Amino acid sequence: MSISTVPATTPANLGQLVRDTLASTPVWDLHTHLFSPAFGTPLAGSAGRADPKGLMLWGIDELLTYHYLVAEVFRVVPSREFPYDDYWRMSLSEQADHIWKHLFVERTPVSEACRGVITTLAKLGFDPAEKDLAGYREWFAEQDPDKHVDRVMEVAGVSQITMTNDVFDDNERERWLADPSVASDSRFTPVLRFDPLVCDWKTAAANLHDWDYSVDTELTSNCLAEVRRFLDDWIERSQAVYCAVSLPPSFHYGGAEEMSDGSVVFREAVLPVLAERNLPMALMIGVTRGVNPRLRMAGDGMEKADVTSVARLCTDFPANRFLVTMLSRENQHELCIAGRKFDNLMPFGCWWFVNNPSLIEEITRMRMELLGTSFIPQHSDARVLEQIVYKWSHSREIIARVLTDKYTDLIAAGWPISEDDIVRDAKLLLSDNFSNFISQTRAPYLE
Ligand code: RAT
Ligand code: ZN
Repeated sequence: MSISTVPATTPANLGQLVRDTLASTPVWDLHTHLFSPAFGTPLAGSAGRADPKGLMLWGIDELLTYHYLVAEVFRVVPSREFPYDDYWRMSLSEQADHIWKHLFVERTPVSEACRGVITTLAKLGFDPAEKDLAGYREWFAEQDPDKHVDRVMEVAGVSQITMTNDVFDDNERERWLADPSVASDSRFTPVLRFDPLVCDWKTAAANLHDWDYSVDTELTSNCLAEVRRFLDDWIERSQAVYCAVSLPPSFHYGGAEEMSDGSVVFREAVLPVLAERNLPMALMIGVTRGVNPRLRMAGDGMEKADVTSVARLCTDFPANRFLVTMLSRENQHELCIAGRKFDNLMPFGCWWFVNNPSLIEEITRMRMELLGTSFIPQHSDARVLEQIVYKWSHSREIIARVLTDKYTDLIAAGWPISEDDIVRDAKLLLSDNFSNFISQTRAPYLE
């Protein structure tokens, strides 16, 4: 037996090689709030078809009014000086001017969400030191939204954007009903989202009733059958590749705490439909909605949640597969350990309040040490198209750093790392772990 001790690559060029490989590996972004042009856009660009309630958000004013930045501007110009209502009464471009002035011109934009705008502008070819927004606005107004999607995806190195298709959002639902081919854009993958079914059953029941499902608030077997029919109809209509809910920190499955109607619906309608259709369920756990409602979308908070419930779900529903991300830093270790126990659990992404460089690095390092390359390190959660540029550029840098350190340790231990290894690992982390997880066949023993 010949034992090679000569690594295919040396630590001297390893870092650069890993960075370059990650940069050139296309990403399947598995959770965003982005939409294709067919869903309408409030910014017409050169296409000349503005739809004020359109769902595809793009351009400098949307970038600057991202809810992460709304929260930050109220720290600098507090509501006792500038009341919330005054902010919400302003037009989108006035809000953008306000945020630009206070967070970028009069302060140094060091926060992650601020730096994101700078990275994005620079990578799109602007000189971000330009402090006058007029030039940016002019440029975006000249873009054709459809071609702009291609350009932004290319700059971001993203090959596939997964949407969040919220069936309880009237604006969006009506677009699907009017034209089911609304989602035929192959760059965008649909995902069915239905938080109220699990988190607010009374509202969900009233809605389903209005939409001609024979449902009332009492969870009879007929009612649950109708919820299953509703899910079947919408999975069929949307061709979703998975279904998703975000859940509060109080979400429990199993044990004495868990008696809510929502959890009955989850257990007896949602999970059986998904098992039958062999579709994964994404659980995004830990958000407390409306901690400060005056901040609107920027006003959600978070708390630690219960990972034991995730483990119990994985045990009790072996025919279901779960994509899980958690909002609290404190839950990350426990989630990794659950990932080691259950092969129907896929930890994914650094979600929202943990999507900051220091925490992405800590979480990715820990996941790699505990799960090897068998996890999905990141998703963008982008709400504005161009955000995929910075979210992926920042995350790729960090994932590359962690991988390089792990390879360096392996090389030091005598294990050679080849360029092919790096290419394979980059593909697993940035797209294949997700595409393999959603396309897993059903285990024969579960039939
Ligand atoms: O990150 C965000 O933009 C949040 O507002 C939420 O959308 C969260 O990601 C969710 O999907 O509930
Ligand atoms: Zn999201």
